[in-house]
Amino acid sequence: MKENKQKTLRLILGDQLNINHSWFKTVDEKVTYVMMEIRTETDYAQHHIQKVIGIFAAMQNFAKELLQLHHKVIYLKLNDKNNLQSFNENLDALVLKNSFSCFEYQLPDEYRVDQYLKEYCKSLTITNNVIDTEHFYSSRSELGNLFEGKKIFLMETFYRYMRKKHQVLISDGDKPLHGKWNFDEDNRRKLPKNHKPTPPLIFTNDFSEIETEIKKISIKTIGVVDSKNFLWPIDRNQSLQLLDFFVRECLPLFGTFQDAMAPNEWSLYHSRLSFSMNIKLISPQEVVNKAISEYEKRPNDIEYNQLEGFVRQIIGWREYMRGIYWLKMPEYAALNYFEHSEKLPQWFWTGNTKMNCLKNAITQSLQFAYAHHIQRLMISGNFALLAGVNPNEVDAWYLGIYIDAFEWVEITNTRGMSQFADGGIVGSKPYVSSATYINKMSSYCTGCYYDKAKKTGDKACPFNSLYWNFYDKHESKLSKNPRIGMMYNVWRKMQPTAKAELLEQAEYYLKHINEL
Ligand code: FAD
Ligand code: DLZ
Ligand code: SF4
Repeated sequence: MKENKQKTLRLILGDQLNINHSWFKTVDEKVTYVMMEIRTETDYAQHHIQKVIGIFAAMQNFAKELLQLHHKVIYLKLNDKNNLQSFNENLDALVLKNSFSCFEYQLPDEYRVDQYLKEYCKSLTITNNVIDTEHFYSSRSELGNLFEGKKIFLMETFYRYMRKKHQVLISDGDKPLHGKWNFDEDNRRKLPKNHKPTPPLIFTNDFSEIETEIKKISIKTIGVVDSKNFLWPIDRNQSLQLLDFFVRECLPLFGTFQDAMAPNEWSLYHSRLSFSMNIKLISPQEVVNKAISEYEKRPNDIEYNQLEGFVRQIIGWREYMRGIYWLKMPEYAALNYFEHSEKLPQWFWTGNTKMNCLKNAITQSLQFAYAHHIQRLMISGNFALLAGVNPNEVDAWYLGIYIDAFEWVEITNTRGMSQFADGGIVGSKPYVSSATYINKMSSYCTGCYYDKAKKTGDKACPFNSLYWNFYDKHESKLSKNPRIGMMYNVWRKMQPTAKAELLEQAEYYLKHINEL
């Protein structure tokens, strides 16, 4: 047993459940860990009920695991009479009561909490320290250092740097395995008509007690839950089971159907590992290594493009988004390139719309606290951007509704990639589309109230006119973008009457947005 000199209090946040952290390697008599379920965290956004239950359940299990390893743990439940419902008040009370002479915490992933704890430490008269979470491949400042002095932050540049640095899918020291860095052109097909995807692995944890506590004190949440059969992994063991399931059943078709969408298929071949990874039950390294070892074991079942596509999401996109976040916060949270100011349509909270694609994407989000990337980007995000919704509203919705939503990865995806509110830091052009793309990648349009082929008139698909309206409205900001110049050539060549009809149709839809 290693002895710490000072009586130390260590804070573990709800998304810092990394049992392999060096903090836990030795048991120290003088160290006490504290975890707290508090109102400041349940209320800073209106979270999905499954997100709150999932985090509390995982926190409670983590505390039990630490106790089993003989660490000292103070766990403040939501309804604990000693719980003062904020980090600083609980910490102050504990320091005073137990005469701690040192306070330590791990680097928070969120700017808000990072600032808060820095400020808190300034107010302390006892020693304090902060330590890395030992979770990510890259440090907070690594992306910023790589792109120092540059105006463009290409994900592909960062991705190649990461692959080389960590020797992932590399041959001869710095060459990409199989001769190319990116195999995306082999991926992204529509789901064939009679193709039945493997049903997702779901868990049946009973957390009805946590639900009762949340309801008792009227925490405002969104969505629904079957808390007797809570389907998300809530500990390391279940997260590893989900990882096993993913590499066995889903990885062979991951890339192929990465962008596909189908009614009533809520996760297809996606891993659903983001929640486990974001609260650090499992590390990105172990996810990447497991996928690579499965590929090596089953070369006849798993093509390289499936593996590369998956590895890129984690070592590339996930780390890239975090790097941009720490480089650009806090200014990033106020960016609004298009000066959009509309409200989100009411049906974003109910799924009650006649647009089949949005009905599916929103209803499943309320039901499962999950939608896969293309649903988030090209259905709900696409619509919000075409409708000119204020990015603050869009951010609040995404931060609340998804079980994996934490600001460092939510805001860069939403405000950046999806809403182009950063003017092109994360993406080189706005992700908008008409019904053509949605119909190409999904079967939502079949059976929709609206007609995907109609641009104007009765039952014309709203995406079609809103799409041209968006380009028309933002011509001064977008027409010089080399990736969209082509669209403006098409728009300029269109007959003036056709253009006027499209704009009129869009205006009508925008006026009646809550009835769509
Ligand atoms: P898979 O498709 O199986 O991908 C594997 C892993 O790659 C994911 O678990 C995730 O860790 C990582 N990944 C993939 N794409 C991205 C990306 N664009 N950015 C960062 N990591 C990525 N992801 C979150 O974790 N939290 C969020 O709050 C979040 N908000 C988003 C909001 C919008 C508008 C968009 C377009 C995307 C958002 N994403 C977010 C990224 C992505 O949609 C999710 O990571 C993914 O859908 C999670 O499901 P999965 O684990 O099944 O992913
Ligand atoms: C999201 C969340 C929620 C809903 N509740 C808590 C909580 O009660 N206690 C806690 O420590 N963490 C919670 N979290 C996660 C924190 O918001 C998270 O630690 C920050 O977002 C920092 O990334
Ligand atoms: Fe969505 Fe339009 Fe297709 Fe309906 S027709 S599903 S609204 S894209």
